[in-house]
Amino acid sequence: MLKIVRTTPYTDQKMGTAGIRKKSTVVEQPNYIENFVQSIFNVLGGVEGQTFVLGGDGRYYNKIAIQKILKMAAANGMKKIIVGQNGFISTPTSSRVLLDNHADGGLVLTASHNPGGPKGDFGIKYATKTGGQCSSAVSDKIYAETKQISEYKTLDAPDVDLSKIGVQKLGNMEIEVIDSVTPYVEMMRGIFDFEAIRKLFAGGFRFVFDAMNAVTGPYAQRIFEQELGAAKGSVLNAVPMEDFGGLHPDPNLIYAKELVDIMYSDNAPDMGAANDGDGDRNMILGKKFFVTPSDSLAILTDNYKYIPAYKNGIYGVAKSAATSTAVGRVAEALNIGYYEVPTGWKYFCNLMDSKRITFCGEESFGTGSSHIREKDGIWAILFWLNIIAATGKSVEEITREHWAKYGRSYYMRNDYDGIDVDLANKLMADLEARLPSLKGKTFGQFTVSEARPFIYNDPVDGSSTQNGLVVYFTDKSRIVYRLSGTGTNGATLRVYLERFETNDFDKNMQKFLEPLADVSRQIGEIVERTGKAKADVLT
Ligand code: VG1
Ligand code: CO
Repeated sequence: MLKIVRTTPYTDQKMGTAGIRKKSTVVEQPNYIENFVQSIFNVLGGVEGQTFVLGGDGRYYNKIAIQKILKMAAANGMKKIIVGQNGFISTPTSSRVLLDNHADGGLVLTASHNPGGPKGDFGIKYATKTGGQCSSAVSDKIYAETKQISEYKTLDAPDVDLSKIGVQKLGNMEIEVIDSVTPYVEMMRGIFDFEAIRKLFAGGFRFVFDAMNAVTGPYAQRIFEQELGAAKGSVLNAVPMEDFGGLHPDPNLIYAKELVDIMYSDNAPDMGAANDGDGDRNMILGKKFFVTPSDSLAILTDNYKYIPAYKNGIYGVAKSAATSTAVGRVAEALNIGYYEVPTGWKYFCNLMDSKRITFCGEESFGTGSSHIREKDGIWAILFWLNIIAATGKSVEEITREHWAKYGRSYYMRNDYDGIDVDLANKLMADLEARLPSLKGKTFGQFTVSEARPFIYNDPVDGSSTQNGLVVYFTDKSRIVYRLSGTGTNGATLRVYLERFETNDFDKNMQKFLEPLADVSRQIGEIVERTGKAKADVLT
């Protein structure tokens, strides 16, 4: 039975870098999810007759939110919803299923790499029919709607059983429960040389993948173990859990500790990898060897010809401004287009749709290509495996050859967490005002050549976005400052540090970047303003 429910608006439903991301306790408030979802439907002018894709990374509240959304969709006259079995779908798969089915939109229930559970975080990413997350113009409209919404539509109906694959009805709406792993596997098979990777594993190549108890476990077992023949048990933490078993599903050297310990042990496998909560991020490790995401993007781009789907050539490549400049050198050598965009995957989408780029990536462990409109964790890992299979070289050899050819960008991100929001905004505003005065100034061994806000003018839709502040130095070093758009605890100041080196590739990363980190604190007045002598998290 159709029900119209009166509601009062929340004022905090503005989307950040990737959808809304909140504490679980926030989304559990009455009508919180309902207000947000109805606001999306309203901004679309209603969803009557439309088809959506729905699913999440399995975290706490996934099940509850899915039932709410199914009932609301039916009540709003949606024609069909395609849902992952048991409500699971990875972000990359959602994008693929959306495109394959010419769906009108998609909702992925995830807070990505943030912890899950009653005390963790929850979130929603909203994708349009392009397969990518909506533009800022659209999210602004949705935000405005959330501030004035007064009612939503739902159905008085029992919960839907999402465990069985197949088609069922809820009111007049069709619900198709799919095995979301299969379309993803088929897509990967169409891109990479599975036969070559199978031979690699058959030849004894040892591999370990950490799913961190999040959504990619079933995908990884099927692809790496069943399809490609990696040893049984190569996939760790493969069963998705509501609280990720207490893990923080952020694939980096700090949070993927179990994997890092294995890869830095004396009996380390040949390659290690991990994904984040919703499967769009990746970390790549060799034996006692870490590949920075910025280098990974550069290396994949330089080796595109080993991959069947790209061997006939690629369009350009793009990176977020905060990402190191390593891929820029590759783009120049390959003579392909090169773009720098704000942080957030949505900025790559116009470039892919208009065939300006094939590959793109961010320093935050995200790489991807135009096969979908989201970053793709398993794709990046298969890309590495395919290069290794084709060249017979190790992760470390491939990376070292890259540095020898192009030089090395030593690169790290420093995060200052849990800062008061007003204080953080003022720090950034004051720094922006000081930027012009920095030019020509010397800080220790570093002299500023240029300092300016990062402004991106989208070549496709003409929109202009400012995101972060960049300080360039005469020795090709760079510092980028920006505030996180995905945090749920005060503000996070992210400071990205980069130094370029053409000879010595064995410097200690942190030690080499420390003088620049000091300069970043000085220029940003970070210590005085935040009371923090050092960053909280280094990645
Ligand atoms: C962070 C990363 C950014 C990434 C975003 C979403 O955003 O820095 O590169 O696109 O998370 O990632 P921010 O604003 O906190 O720096 V995820 O894996 O949602 O899907
Ligand atoms: Co993610």
